[in-house]
Amino acid sequence: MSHITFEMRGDVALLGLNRTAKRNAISDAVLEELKGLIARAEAEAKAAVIFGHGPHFCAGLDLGEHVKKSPFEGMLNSRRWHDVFGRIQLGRIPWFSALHGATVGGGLELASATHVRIADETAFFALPEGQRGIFVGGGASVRTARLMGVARMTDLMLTGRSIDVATAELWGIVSARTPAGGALERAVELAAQAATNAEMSNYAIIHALPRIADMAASDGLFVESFVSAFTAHSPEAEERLNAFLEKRAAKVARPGGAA
Ligand code: 1HE
Repeated sequence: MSHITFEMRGDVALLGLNRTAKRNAISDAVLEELKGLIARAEAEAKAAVIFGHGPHFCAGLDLGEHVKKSPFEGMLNSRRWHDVFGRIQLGRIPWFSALHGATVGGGLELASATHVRIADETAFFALPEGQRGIFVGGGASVRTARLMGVARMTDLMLTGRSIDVATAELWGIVSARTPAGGALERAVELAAQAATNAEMSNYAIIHALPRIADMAASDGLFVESFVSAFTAHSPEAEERLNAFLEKRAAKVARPGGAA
């Protein structure tokens, strides 16, 4: 039974979590299906958007399945989450997430693996693992902690409290907000824009930035020079640079307006 919808809109793949009766909770079957559809999006699209059907983006780990796992099975299961979410973060194309309603636990971990997060006014964020007697296992201690900082993540995990979209924006979890119901269209619009970039640039952006962030400053600057030189000397970069110089390319527009 399918728990995720797949649709192409131009060059953008749309993956919709569709297990609404369980608030899009991620079971083993959902994770496996997600893995397959990530591969499909990576093969067919130039950018992708992941969103949730129903009233929430995602209620996180399927708690019903979790209680039945031994510690070793739990370890292997967490590593499967890392593998699947790693395919999003370090694949070939940029991924956007469109968030609304509950974006909690493993749902926030999934969103944290995407490269850009857009949320509407209904979105709320929490890491209720402490309340459930468990720990994050889908990459949050690395990815979510880097978005919001260790102190804020510790707060969310210790208290189990929810934060609203305004706070999430302030904390660096989401980079754009929309009115209720608007996150998906905005995410698709931004993903379509990213899909028009040179593929090599997108690849460099999504692969080099997180790696450079892990490096010492002097190593990071050195690697940046390599990536910069490599991307700038492709035929596509040359054509795009010439297009701008010959006034064939769009200027940088003011926010929300024309060039
Ligand atoms: C679930 C799950 C789930 C809902 N696993 N079944 N995540 C959590 O601790 C969040 C738990 N869920 C909630 O707090 C709420 O369900 C929501 C705030 C997300 C949504 O509330 P609401 O009122 O819209 O829905 P509901 O009535 O609570 O749930 C509807 C059904 O979905 C209900 O089942 P039903 O058979 O009684 O109809 C719920 O039991 C079911 N449901 N969430 C299983 N998560 C890799 S490590 C990651 C660690 C984590 O993610 S921990 C955080 C887990």
